[in-house]
Amino acid sequence: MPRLLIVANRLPVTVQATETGVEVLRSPGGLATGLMRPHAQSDGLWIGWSGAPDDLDPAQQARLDQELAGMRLVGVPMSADLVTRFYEGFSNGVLWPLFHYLLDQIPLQVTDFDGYVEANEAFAEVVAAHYQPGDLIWVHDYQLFLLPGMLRERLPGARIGFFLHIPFPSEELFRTLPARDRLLQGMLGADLVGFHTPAYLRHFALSLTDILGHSVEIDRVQLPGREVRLGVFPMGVDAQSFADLAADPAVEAEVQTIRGDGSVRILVGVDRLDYTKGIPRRLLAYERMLHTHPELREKVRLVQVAVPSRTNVEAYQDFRTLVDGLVGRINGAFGTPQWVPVHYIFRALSEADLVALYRAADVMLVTPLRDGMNLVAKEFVASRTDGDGVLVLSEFAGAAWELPEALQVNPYDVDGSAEVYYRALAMPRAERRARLAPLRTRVQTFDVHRWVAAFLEQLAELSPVGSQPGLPAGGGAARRELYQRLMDTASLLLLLDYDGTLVPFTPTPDLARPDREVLALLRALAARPDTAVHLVSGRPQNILEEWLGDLPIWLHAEHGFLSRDPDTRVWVPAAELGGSWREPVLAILRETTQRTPGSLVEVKAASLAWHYRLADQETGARRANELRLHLNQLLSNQPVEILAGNRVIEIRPYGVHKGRIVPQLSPDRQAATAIVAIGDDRTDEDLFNALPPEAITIRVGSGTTRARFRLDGVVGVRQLLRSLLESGAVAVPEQR
Ligand code: ADQ
Repeated sequence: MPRLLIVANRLPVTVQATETGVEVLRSPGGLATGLMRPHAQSDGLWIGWSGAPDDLDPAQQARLDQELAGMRLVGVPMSADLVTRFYEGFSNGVLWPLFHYLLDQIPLQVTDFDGYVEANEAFAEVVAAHYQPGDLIWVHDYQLFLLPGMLRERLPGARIGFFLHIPFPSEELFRTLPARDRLLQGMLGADLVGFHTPAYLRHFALSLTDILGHSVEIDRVQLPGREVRLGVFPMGVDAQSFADLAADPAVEAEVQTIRGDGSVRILVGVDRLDYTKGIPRRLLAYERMLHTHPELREKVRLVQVAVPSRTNVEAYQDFRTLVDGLVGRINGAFGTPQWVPVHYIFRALSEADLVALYRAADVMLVTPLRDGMNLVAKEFVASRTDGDGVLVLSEFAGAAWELPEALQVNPYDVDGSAEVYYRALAMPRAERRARLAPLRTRVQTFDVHRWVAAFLEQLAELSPVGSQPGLPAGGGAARRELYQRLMDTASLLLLLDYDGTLVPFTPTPDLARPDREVLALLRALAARPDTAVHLVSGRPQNILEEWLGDLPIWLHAEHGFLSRDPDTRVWVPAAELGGSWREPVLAILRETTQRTPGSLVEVKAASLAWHYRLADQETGARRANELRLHLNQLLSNQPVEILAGNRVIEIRPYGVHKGRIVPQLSPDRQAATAIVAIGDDRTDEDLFNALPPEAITIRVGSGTTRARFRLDGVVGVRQLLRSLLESGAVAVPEQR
């Protein structure tokens, strides 16, 4: 297994300065538990902020570093001021509320982004200093959105994964962030970006489309020369260890103490004291239930445990006051000398005490306003080895889509929640058991170890940029042979794709005009003795003519349907144009365009295309489906094919593909001529397929290919082409 570098804001320890040095204690948590095994087994490192005070003296600092090193932890140094700006300011003051849809918690003016950049840079420095080729880097959470991008710059070939533990909000909301572009670009430095739920992935994908103009397929984004995978990995808990604790006799005894004689039913809430967790509305709903069902008074009790959290952030201080006030109000209004309606515990409990509470609960209330996943819900389920207990779960927790058998509530609906709590208390035993059983199976099966394994397996399978696993043997020999061929052959036939090969992709196709450098390069190649340059593109004739028409090179438009030779400069179609199908199809496409704002029809010589890149995503996808069904029926007897591309439906005559230019390539060329074909997408594979086996085929970027070699991106392509102009300096690409 490759070595794993875990990078998270915090190291899984707490550090305290003592008179003699420092004390470093492990702080357990779901993430630390899950990652412990791969951390140990891969000989890996965990990189993060230790939380140590920044005024340690040199001896204490040395002692801290030594202790951390012994646990294979690496501290990222941060001053108190940086922590304030990065952690309290931007991460928890802006990103946290925004990503949880709580805009009212955001300051009027965002000022701490520079601290966020600085801290991410500090992480990047430390990670890069410890990185060894072959390592897997796994970056965690919203504090480090920029880090994957910063690492990609420093370590272009590294395999980097990123997992977001909180929701990714709807793109409408995400767009409000001034730093939105940079945050997205930072995440795209990773090879694999993971989320808890499909909805978060969808929101992210839509943000990439709307904000950066990237085209996103279901689970991947193509960038120039690189592919980023997107995945859904719902995090689980260490179910076995919760079950083991539940079986502990000391825990059993504690459960009996909490339950007493069983005459008072118990509702339980366990949360960090955070305004996302829905505690005030939960209290209000409980209060409401006591109003509307007075028979429950003295018969129920709510035990609310809230662990102090982010106490330096102002919003959390105000929030604490609010919760204290509500608890006081309910106890004041309903309490009797024998009965306290809300039992409020404001501190962290040990895992054993938590499990005892989970076991003692008749009803577990997990009612966040928004939560990435919520592990408390799963911990409760894992602890209920007795098969009993009711889980009330907010529909806005990520866990809700995995745990549909729970009683779901809308936490904003206080009156409705009160009735759901009541229903939970009244639920017959048979229903309680029937609902819990499938929850238990799921929580046990998809535990935290499975989560870690799923993410790391996918990350490890991805090929590092610029190479591919499973290289055929003799890679070095083949490279040398290629080098020799390019050095020895005076005569060259170059077949070059345009978009993504010679120029990078742009948000809209009309922005991808050739720059001066590429024009000069093509001109120089055309002037090279015994060299023919063919540009083979899917673009229409008029664009190629406008952008590249002055160059003395062959142009092939519409995947080779129309070609222009450099001497006559006349465009010649490869087959007869037109066809009776065009008129009715064009009418249908125009009508669909009218009904779909943001879509457009492209009329090419051979084919027709309907583009919906700028249309609203859902409407576009629905119309595209309707259109395909309709056209399939209409064109079933016609010599055309319907292709669904990246936000485009194209209708074209059979047999129009880049490979069809091959038979026309200078039939009298000498056998010694080296054919070099370079391209980056599926349409270029048609060309590679049609070429003789000795041709030098080069795929740009990742993805499966039948090409023999691979280059990273446009920069690499240009470098190779330049080197063909300088004899003796061929920059040979990697063998694939
Ligand atoms: P959190 O917001 O911290 O995590 P959660 O998933 O509920 O939320 O995890 C809280 C953890 O703290 C649980 O393991 C729980 O046992 C523990 N805990 C809570 N109250 C406690 C108390 N009083 N004493 C001791 N322990 C207590 C973020 C996201 C979540 C996401 C996780 C994991 O906000 O949505 O589920 O990361 O990805």
